[in-house]
Amino acid sequence: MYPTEMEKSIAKLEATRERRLKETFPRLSLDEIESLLERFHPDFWAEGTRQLGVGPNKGDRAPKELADLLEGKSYIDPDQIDLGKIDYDVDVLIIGGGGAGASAALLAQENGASTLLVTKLRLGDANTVGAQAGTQAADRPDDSPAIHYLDTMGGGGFHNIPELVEVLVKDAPLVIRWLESLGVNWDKEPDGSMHELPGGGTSRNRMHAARDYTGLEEMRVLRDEIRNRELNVLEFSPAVELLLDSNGRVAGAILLDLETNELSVVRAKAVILATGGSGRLHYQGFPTTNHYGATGDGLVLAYRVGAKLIFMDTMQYHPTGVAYPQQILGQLVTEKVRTLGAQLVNTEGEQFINPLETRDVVASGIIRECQERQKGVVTSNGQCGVWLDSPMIDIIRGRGTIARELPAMVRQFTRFDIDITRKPILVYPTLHYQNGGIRIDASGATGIPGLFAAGECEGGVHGRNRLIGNSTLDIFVFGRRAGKAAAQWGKGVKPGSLSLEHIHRWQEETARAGLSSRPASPRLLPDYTRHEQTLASLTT
Ligand code: MEZ
Repeated sequence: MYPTEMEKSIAKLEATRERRLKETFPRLSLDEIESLLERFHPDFWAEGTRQLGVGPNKGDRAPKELADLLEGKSYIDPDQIDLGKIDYDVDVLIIGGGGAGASAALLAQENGASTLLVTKLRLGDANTVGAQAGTQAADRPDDSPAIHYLDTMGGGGFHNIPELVEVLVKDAPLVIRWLESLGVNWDKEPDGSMHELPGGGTSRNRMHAARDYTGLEEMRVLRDEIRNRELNVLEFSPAVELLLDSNGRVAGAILLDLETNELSVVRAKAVILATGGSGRLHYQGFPTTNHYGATGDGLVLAYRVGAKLIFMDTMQYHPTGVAYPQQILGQLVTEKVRTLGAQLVNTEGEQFINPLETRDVVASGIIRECQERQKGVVTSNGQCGVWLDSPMIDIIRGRGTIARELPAMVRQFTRFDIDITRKPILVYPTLHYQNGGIRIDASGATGIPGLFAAGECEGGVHGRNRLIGNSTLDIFVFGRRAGKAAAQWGKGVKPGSLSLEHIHRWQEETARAGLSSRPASPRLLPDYTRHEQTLASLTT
């Protein structure tokens, strides 16, 4: 239920609906887009980022919150750890229990490796399960991987690494079939063909969905498959440091048991980082759609062993985060609402941006509406937002469409007595995705021998702005590729003796740069937890 003041604003929106149903807001020109982004996209707010003082990206800019962690000190005292006592010994260690980590574990096992998947929370506690609208793959007669490639490059501002985009779009149809073979129930048309919708920046209908809980469905089958194959999984066991061997190869990790606070040593011939994103660092004070454990741990672990990061100064602010009610501030209102026809409307009842521009553009348009034009709707908590006119969907596509296509959205708002089939949704941009990450090649290799990365913790695939449905695609494409490549790499490796020498080198480098007082990292859990004391006790 909306308070009276907001209902008055809704009345204005309803008064313009009939006219708006006949209106398509024009697309912006490239010059208009550039100027909008420069003035209103949070990536361009200079105070949000700073230069890194140490490490492989010294001199590059990163969000301040992340920069502190990248420059941070290890929890581990290298002189106090007995590396002669090995607790787990495997071919491939996978760090991360979302879609990328699970895919990597399955492919590593299929390629003959013994595996251990370790995850900070539970298997499946990951951004994967929050992905709603779908997964892109060009598998229709009017589409092709080449068109998907052009859409993806355009969405990323042509900054994307071409070889990564090429494998992303070429592997996509196979990934859809693979997931179906594992049990994903894709939405289908009555004739059995895929039910596919478009999204912002996509020129074709290629979003494969399970209603508006696609990622949850995808993770369901992966989790089942891991269990069915009896792969080894350790939950509540984040990695706090990587291990190298005497040949300079990555050769395992040190894990922290979150229940007992004990450390353990894993020796592995190859390590795959699949730790996901970093929305829980709340860059520039934004709320986030991200799951509780999204604190950028893989970036920190990789950086300390010398892996190069790419595009760390660019984040995705999903245009439609919940702005009301306050209890679910920042949670995702899926892009599928706009895909199905809902317009974005200001407090005057006017459209101000085409709802299917790319996310960076739509988010900037909403911020401009609130900040500069003062045409946003301000709640009693002082939160500004604009209306997403969801009831239009049933008017355009027939009554029952919202209930059928967006059951999770309907349920999310019914909890607060808001019926989105009859009332619009108040939205404002929310921190959603880390566009950049660890630099990889097409096999997921990072350039550090023995270290691979997959999913949101890697970067380069999406340039400076990811398109809808390309993240759930990325996790499967690069998870599978990294799993296979790591297993193959492991076959040729004879591990040398384990070493934590890189921590000594890191300590020297940070001391020389005057950065020894940086906090210990990786962060592991958001700083609104009581976990602080546990972490502090590890370094004292
Ligand atoms: O790709 C995504 O981020 C996605 C599918 C989100 C959404 O709006 O549903």
